[in-house]
Formats: sequence, structure tokens, C-alpha cells
Amino acid sequence: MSETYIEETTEAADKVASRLRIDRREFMQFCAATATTLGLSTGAEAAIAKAVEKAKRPSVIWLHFQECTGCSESLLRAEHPTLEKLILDVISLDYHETLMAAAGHQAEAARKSAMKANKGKYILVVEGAIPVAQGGIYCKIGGHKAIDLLKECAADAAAVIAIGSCASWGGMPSTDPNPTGSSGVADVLGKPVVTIPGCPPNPYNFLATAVHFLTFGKLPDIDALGRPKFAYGRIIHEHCERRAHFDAGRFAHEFGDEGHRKGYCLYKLGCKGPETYANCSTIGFGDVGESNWPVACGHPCIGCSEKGVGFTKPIHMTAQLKGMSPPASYPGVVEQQGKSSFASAAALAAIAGAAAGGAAMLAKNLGKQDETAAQKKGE
Ligand code: FSX
Ligand code: SF4
Ligand code: F3S
Repeated sequence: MSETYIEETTEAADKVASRLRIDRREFMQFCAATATTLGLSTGAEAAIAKAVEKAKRPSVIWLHFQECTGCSESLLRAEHPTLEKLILDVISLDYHETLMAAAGHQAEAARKSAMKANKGKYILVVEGAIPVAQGGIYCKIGGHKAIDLLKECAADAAAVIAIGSCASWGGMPSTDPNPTGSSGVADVLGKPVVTIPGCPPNPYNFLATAVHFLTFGKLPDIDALGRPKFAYGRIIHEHCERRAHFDAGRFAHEFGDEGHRKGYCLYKLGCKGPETYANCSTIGFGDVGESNWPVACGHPCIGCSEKGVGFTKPIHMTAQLKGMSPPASYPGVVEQQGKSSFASAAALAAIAGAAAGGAAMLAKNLGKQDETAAQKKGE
């Protein structure tokens, strides 16, 4: 990095820091964390700092439908005032029903004028599911049905972002029998949109998406479900701090039992980490340091961000294992000596034949656990 580049970055960071009345170091930490969240290479934080300093804040129209406002709450918690300041600095939040001072006709006028002034350029953020049953009569705002309001606002938007599981695929309100026909934004609009699922989603995933738009003039790469790959490219289980226990076959079997108190893997309590794509295990929540996410707090992941898992599968049903890779490249954390069960022998044979990969190692571990339980009972 050249000296001029460093000077320019420092100057940009100083400007933003004084604009937001925060510490420059705090701002640069944010830029570095965002660059890391986005999976960008070293030096990208400088580009982000400059973009935040220079770019005209994109106008954001934020709609609320069937939801609990947890998505907005998670973005604006008092625990992370820096995040709140940055969000409101990075975007120009021109319409947001729960945050704006205006009400009634004034609020409607604010929405219309922001849409007109930024036609084709504003970002539409949708929080909450859209009820489509019986012509969409179950949710109305300012006299408009949610379904109509969504279509009207989406027509002239530069990009549409569905924040939270409700807007992404129906989420909690779409739970069977779904009497109001709660649906996700993409289904209602009939075209793909960027989705940031989670109930609530991690605020940094939204902010990193907005910063990407600001820095590179486009939204980040997404997968087939519209999820930014930087955040939803891998399953939670791959980076879980309890993963070593899973690999070694050490599980909690009941809340409060010895395994639970020792921090063992929560798979047998129904953890959906092995079938949920999200970065909860790597970035955590709440800006209070590491290990602040459901599994670290002792509760199995319920797969709140994954369609077909969260609010669909019973919480204590064991997860379907996806993308399992055997820990063949490193030794087991605690290998039992001597006895081997039929399951572990079969699994080892399968590994030797390189046939069943992760599933085989899993069978070995689950077999070992059962064997340990049997030994304890003196069988
Ligand atoms: Fe709530 Fe948002 Fe859940 Fe839904 O988050 S936290 S019910 S995803 O739309 O407000
Ligand atoms: Fe972590 Fe859950 Fe995977 Fe166990 S099953 S390692 S608790 S994500
Ligand atoms: Fe949700 Fe599981 Fe993350 S419950 S917040 S996807 S750990």
C-alpha cells in the first residue's frame, strides 16, 4: 500500500469519524470487520472507508409486513451504538414505519416523494412476510394491501432486499397451516431478490450487503435462494466451536446433563447446525465478543434462517447431515482405545474404501457414543 493511499484512507476515516462522532480506530475496525465478513482480501478496508466517506447514501424505502420488527431491532440495538450510527450513515432511511417521526398522510407523502426523487435508484428493503390468501386482505398499511404496496414499491427500485426469514421465504408466519398465505418477497414478485434470512438475521450481514453496494456499485454474489454467498455459503456446523465434540462423539443428551454442562455437541438435542447455511458460528451476535450465538449459549440451533428447517421441523428432531466431510486429515480429539463396536468397525472399513466419507465417520462416532452409554450402564 503506498503512502498516499494510506494518507487518503486516514483522511477519509477521520472525516467519517468526526461526522459520526466516533473514534477513527472504531471506524477502521468496522471497515476491517466488514471486509472480513464479505471475505475480501487485505486492503479492502481502505476501499470501504473511502466509499463510506465519499458515496452518496442510497435512499432506502423499508416496508414492514407480517413480522415482529426483530430485524430492525437487531440492527438498532442500543448495545451497538456504532453499528446504529453507521447504518444510518451508510444508507438514507427515507421511509421506515417504526422509526420515522411522520405518521398517517405525512408518512405516505414521505414514501411517495422518496420514490419519485430516487426513481430507479432506491433500495427497497422488505421486512416481514406478505399474506396472499383471499386477495391479500390480512395486512394493510396506509389503506394499501401489503401485496399491492410491495409491487408498487418494487417497480422502481434499483434492488430489492428481503431481510429476515419472514420476507425471505415466509418464516414464522408461514408455519403450517398458514391461514393468511404468508409468502416471501420473491414468490410474490415472481423474480429473484437478495434474501438475508434469519429470525432475526445478523445485522452485519445486512450492513455488509449495503456496504458492498456502496463500495462496488452492485450487490454481492448470491446463491440460488438469493442469499449473499459471503454469509450463507457454508453450513453452521463447519465452523461450530462444539464441532470437535461432534467429531469425537461427545454429545449432550438432555438439557443440564453432564455433557450439556461440559459444552458437548448439541446434535442429539436437535441442533440444526448441520443443515443450516449461515455464518452465526463465525461472526456471533450483539458485539459482546466471541461465542455469543445460540449454540454457544447452550441451545441447539433451530435453523431459523433455513427454509424447510426453521419453524418447520420440530426443535428436538435431529438434523439431516449435509456436506459432511470426515475429519480424516487430523486425529480424533479423544480416541477410545481397545474395544471397537460393529458400527465403528464398519465405518472404518468404509473409510478405508473411501466410500461413504463423512457419513461413515459419523456412523463411527454415533456408534462410539452408544457404546460409551452401554459401558456406563454396565452392559
Ligand atoms: Fe421478527 Fe423480522 Fe423474525 Fe421475521 O426478523 S425476528 S419474525 S424473521 O421479519 O421481525
Ligand atoms: Fe455445533 Fe450443532 Fe454441529 Fe454440534 S451439531 S457441532 S452443536 S453445529
Ligand atoms: Fe438461527 Fe441457528 Fe443462527 S437458530 S441465529 S441459524 S445459530
